Formats: sequence, structure tokens, C-alpha cells
Amino acid sequence: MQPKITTIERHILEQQKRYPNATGEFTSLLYDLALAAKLIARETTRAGLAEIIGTADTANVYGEQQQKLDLFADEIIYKMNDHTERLCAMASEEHDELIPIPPRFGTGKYVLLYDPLDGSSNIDVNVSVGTIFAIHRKISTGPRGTLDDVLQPGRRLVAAGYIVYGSSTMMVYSTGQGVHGFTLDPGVGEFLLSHDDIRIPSPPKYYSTNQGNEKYWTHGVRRFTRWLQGIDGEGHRPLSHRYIGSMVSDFHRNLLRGGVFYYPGDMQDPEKPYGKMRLLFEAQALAFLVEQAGGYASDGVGPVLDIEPHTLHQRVPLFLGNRELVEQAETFIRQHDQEWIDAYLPYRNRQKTAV
Ligand code: AHM
Ligand code: MG
Repeated sequence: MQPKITTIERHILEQQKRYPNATGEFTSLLYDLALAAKLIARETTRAGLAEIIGTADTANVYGEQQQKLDLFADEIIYKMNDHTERLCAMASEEHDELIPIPPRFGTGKYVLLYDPLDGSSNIDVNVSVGTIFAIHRKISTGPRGTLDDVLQPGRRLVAAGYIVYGSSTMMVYSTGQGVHGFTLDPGVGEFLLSHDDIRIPSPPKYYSTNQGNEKYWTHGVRRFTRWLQGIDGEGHRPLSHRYIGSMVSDFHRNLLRGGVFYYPGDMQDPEKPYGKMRLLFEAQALAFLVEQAGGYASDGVGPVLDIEPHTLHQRVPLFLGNRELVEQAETFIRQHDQEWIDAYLPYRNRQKTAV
């Protein structure tokens, strides 16, 4: 017998039924994101053809100017959402400032944060990239959104997800009722439910980090790495190292197989002890998903979801994966990295400005 086929649209509608007061706005917002994902997927799969059909600074065969894919993705997501009256503002990794809804359009009760194409430096070498998104409820009182709506802790997210443009395109999302994965059937152009209620498996298999940075790492992070390798500690089986350098893909693999992704802070520049990842565009969404899947996300000091953001492009050290692994990282850091903690905490706890 054929297995039941569930499209993402149907799945979102089914979830909405659990909320008798839901107006459908939120459902439509998620569905628009799925549509943006299909358009971005179509372009990413044609990326290698840029030489033939035109590059960023040349015109293609149709006489149109070609765009870099990350800017293309950014614009698609913006255009899909600027006029729907579901959002009060947006924020993107590609923009320095909050993105307002144009005055000619009405606004709504949600705010969208997104990284349109994470890992985009990998596109030229045919490595998977991804889109990350997060949705908060509007909290400011005026008609238009403000930075206050964006600078909310991840714990308050109403939904988050990502799209991975890999050997197939997948959209994975959560509205706080588990994590669900959909694979794009390119033949019919629909996302079909392929991974229902994902739980991060145990025992974990992989650790993922840029080990080329090891000489900058703190003692605690090095000890943690040796522990994962089964060198220091209780003699557990070593985890295999897998690092793509495209966070959505690294995260996706570890979510399905078990493991930990980390991009720690370090003391290479004591003025910048916070690592590379962005709290609002990358870390919060994946932290929300990993907790929904039974895992944990930490900045080495405490839960990522509890951090009160102070700036739009704030950075955050990130440990993401099976709870026992992430907690072990926290333990090593607590034991060995007081100097780093003292350098990092003032940044983490900085108060919001310019709101
Ligand atoms: P980006 O937002 O500029 O694309 O950078 C984010 C990417 C992540 O996808 C990936 O995990 C990380 O940068 C890799 O960094 P590195 O090359 O330092 O290991
Ligand atoms: Mg990014």
C-alpha cells in the first residue's frame, strides 16, 4: 500500500487546527517561506551554469543582470513577505539595519529574521548551503516594528527552521511541537513530509568543528575535543569528525545521526572572545530546533535560548547537539576557562542600546 503523502501545506494546516483561535496568518507565513525556498532551490541547482548564462557582473543571455545567489535569496525572501501584512518588520544577515515594511503596505503581528544563504562561499564548489529563519511575535506597541521586536531571546520564538539545498532540498521546521522535515519532490514542486517528529539520536556519532582553529582555542575546548575523540575521559567510543563548513548541512547531519557542532569563542583577540556565529540569524533558530528535538544549545556558559540580545549582528560562541555532549563542553569550560569566561560575559550581558 502507498504510504500516506503529506504536503507541507497540509501539515501546517493540521498543526494550526490545534489552535482554535488561529487566524491562518502564521500558517500562510510558513507557506510563503516554503515557496521562497523552492525559488532559491531552483537557482542554487543552476549555480554552476553562471559561466554560461552570465555572472554577477555580466548580463545573461536574456540581457538581464545576474545576481550573486546570496543577494538573490535575500531579495526573494524579502519580496515574498514585504506586502502580506503578516509582518511588522524583517531582519536579515545581509542587512546592517532592521528592514522596515514599506509604508504603502500594512503590517502584522510577526517579525521574521533570516540568513538567506548561509555558507554561500561554498556554492562555487558545489557544497550544500542553507537558509535559516526564525519568527517572533511583535512586542512593540506602535504600528511598525522596531528593534525591540527583533532583539528577543530565542526562548520566545514562535517558529524556526531551515532549508538545506543538498542532494535534495529539505525544509525542516518547528512551531514548538516537535521538529518536522520535508523533502522537495522536484517533479511536482511540493515539499512532502519525509521526517516526522525528528529526535536527535543517541548514542551520537559525529563532532563537527573547524579544527584548523585549534591553536586559538581555550584549554577547556581542547579538553572537550580530546574527550569527544575518546582520548581523555571515561573511555567511550571516539566520535567521528565531520565538518562541511556549511552550518545548516553540518547541523542537519548531526540532527539525524546524533552529534555536536561547535564554533567556540576564543582568545585570539581578547576584545572579541565571542566566536563567529550570529546569535539572531543563525544560533537562535538552530538552538530552538535542537531543543525541540531533545538536544541542547549553549554558548559554553549557559543556554543560547536564554541570552537577551543587545545588537542585531551580535555574535555568540555555539555548542549545539546532544544534550550530554553540550553539557560536557560547559563542564570543561567551567573547569578550565575562567579567563575566557571573564572576557566573554561582559559582551554576553551587555544591555540593549539604540532601540
Ligand atoms: P556565512 O554566514 O558568512 O556564510 O558564514 C557562516 C558559515 C557557517 O555556515 C559555517 O558553519 C561557518 O561559517 C564556517 O566557518 P569556518 O570557515 O571559519 O569554519
Ligand atoms: Mg550565515
